[in-house]
Amino acid sequence: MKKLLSALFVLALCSTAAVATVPFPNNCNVNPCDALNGVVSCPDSPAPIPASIVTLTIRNQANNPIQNAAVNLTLLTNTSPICVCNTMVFNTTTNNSGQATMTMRYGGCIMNTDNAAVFRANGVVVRAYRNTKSPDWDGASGNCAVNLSDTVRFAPTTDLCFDFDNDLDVDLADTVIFVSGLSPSHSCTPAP
Ligand SMILES: [Ca+2]
Ligand SMILES: [Ca+2]
Ligand SMILES: [Ca+2]
Repeated sequence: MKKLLSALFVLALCSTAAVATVPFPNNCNVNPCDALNGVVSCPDSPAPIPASIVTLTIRNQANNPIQNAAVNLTLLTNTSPICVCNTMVFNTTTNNSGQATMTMRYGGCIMNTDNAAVFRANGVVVRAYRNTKSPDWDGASGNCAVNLSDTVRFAPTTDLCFDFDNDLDVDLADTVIFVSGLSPSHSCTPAP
């Protein structure tokens, strides 16, 4: 009986330890994506635009930060005109505060599509966004450069690929993000 109890005790300890490293999505934050209801990306040279710098805070069900959590981004690149920079890093690890930063170094648009951009931590889906948008969008694809062809596409403010905050318009808030990629003109070397 004593053996059984101690075995159960060990089992209970193990399951507590396991839960501690399992992310609980409702307790996690992904900024600025949560406020935008999607991801903003941009070619990263000369410097990443602010909206493309994503900070994730990963917490468990007890709302405690998870240290050293493996964070991963998966893009729906197989069906979409995305141009990924050769500097893009899709994997990172949370720090002692359960935080990780990942910069969205790519162009192109995936709109209203399930799993357009999926963040996982320790294998658990923390967020699955249906939108990932970039100033690098000429109506057909991203080409890892924000320039005249993207500006021509942006100018009528009717293409919702430039609706970066996903509120179904292209207005001042979206223009600020577009201009941050255009001026200076951002570009990068595409990944092979
Ligand atoms: Ca472009
Ligand atoms: Ca908008
Ligand atoms: Ca608006």
